[in-house]
Amino acid sequence: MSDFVEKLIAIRPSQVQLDWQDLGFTAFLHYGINTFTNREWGDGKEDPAAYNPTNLDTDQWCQALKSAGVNACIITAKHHDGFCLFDTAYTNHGVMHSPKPVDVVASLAKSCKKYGLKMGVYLSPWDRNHPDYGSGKAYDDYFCNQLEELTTKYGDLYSLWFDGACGEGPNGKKQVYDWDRYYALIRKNQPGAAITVCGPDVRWIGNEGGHTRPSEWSVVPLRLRDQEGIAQHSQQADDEAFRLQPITSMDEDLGSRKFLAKELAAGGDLCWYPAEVDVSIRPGWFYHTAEDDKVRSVENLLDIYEKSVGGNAVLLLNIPPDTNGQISPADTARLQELGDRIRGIYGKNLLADATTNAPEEPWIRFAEETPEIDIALIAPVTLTHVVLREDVRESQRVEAFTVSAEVNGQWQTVYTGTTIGFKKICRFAPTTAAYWKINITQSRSTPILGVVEGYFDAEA
Ligand code: FUL
Repeated sequence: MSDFVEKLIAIRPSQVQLDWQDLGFTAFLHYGINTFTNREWGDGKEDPAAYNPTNLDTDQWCQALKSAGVNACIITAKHHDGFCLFDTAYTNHGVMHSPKPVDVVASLAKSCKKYGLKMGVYLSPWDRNHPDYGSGKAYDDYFCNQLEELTTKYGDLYSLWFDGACGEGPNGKKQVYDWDRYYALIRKNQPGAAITVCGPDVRWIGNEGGHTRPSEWSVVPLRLRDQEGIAQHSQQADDEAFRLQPITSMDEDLGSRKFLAKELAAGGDLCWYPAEVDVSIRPGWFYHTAEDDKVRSVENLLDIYEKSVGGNAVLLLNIPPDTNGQISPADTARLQELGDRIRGIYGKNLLADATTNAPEEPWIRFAEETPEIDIALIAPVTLTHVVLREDVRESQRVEAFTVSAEVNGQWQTVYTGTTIGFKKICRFAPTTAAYWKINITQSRSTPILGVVEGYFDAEA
């Protein structure tokens, strides 16, 4: 094995990253003063009296999420308008000073526990209401006080989600965020929480449209992670990052061998930084009645699900509660349909009784770099999906593979792919065969794969 490949496969996830990735399908809940002012970005000048849900019901939120198969959710505890959904001692701009003084984060935490969902929190560093925003330490103190409240009063959080937006505050100034201080506080109070987007644990996929790259790598340049936080605000004089070509979360190639070789040659380093796909079920992040007929279709949502959860990423699907304080009938119905569709496809592994040449379970460790997995069934099955997994505890290795079926005595390639990573869903036209094979055609050292699963979509 070359030193280079050895270096690549030595990059591995932390336990926090593994636990986060295992959630697969998660939900975003954008809810706040914008819900009632019918806006996407509030200016911080809203009267808390505008917040007035007629029938806030966080149990209903959780029921709707569960019906889709969601495992965790993130609530906007504070958006850019500075309006707080929780009982905070540090500002009057929030629900506790509204006509419905209910701590929404506390209510949701209770519901999540009841329904077996994990909860995370979005706290916008950009605050268009707070007078100290833009003043440096005074605002960081405020922000940390709120982080302290959120990370100590609501049980275990699985994610702290930080948006990169950094605009002007009420006094026209911008804040330079003290990310190191925020991260240290979170690690101390919530060591199991992933710090996401503007954070070291989880990478933004690079778009809000639900697109996952065909080749989604979790081993990427270190500066991609660092520049999301501290480094983007610091002067990059003549350091390594400065000499390298600029990269962003939006670039198409973040992890090919060629790209990473260049990165190392130029003096950069690598890290494990897996991707999250944040996308809304509707055009906006917040609820707007006018968008009730613009809810994404089940087929579109299924496609996003299969390409993200089945594309080495985590799906964070936004479902915004409405002015009643509930997930709207349109979204509730769509979530149920989506869940039914997912359960319909993935409910039964049709390769469960197959015999294979694979030596071990649950992880198949190969001696060669480009192995073949032969799968034999007593009788032919019709499949539309094959699901593959890598044991990412030992990094991400597979660079190319094919799925083939023996049809009328002839081997046909039904799917050609690149990366596998945590989970790869391969979708193809219905194919009936008793013999199947997976060929790993290119890998960074020997691959370690999960047991192959096969499914059939009756609606395909
Ligand atoms: C963005 C924000 O500005 C949007 O309002 C939303 O919260 C989205 C998830 O992140 O940057």
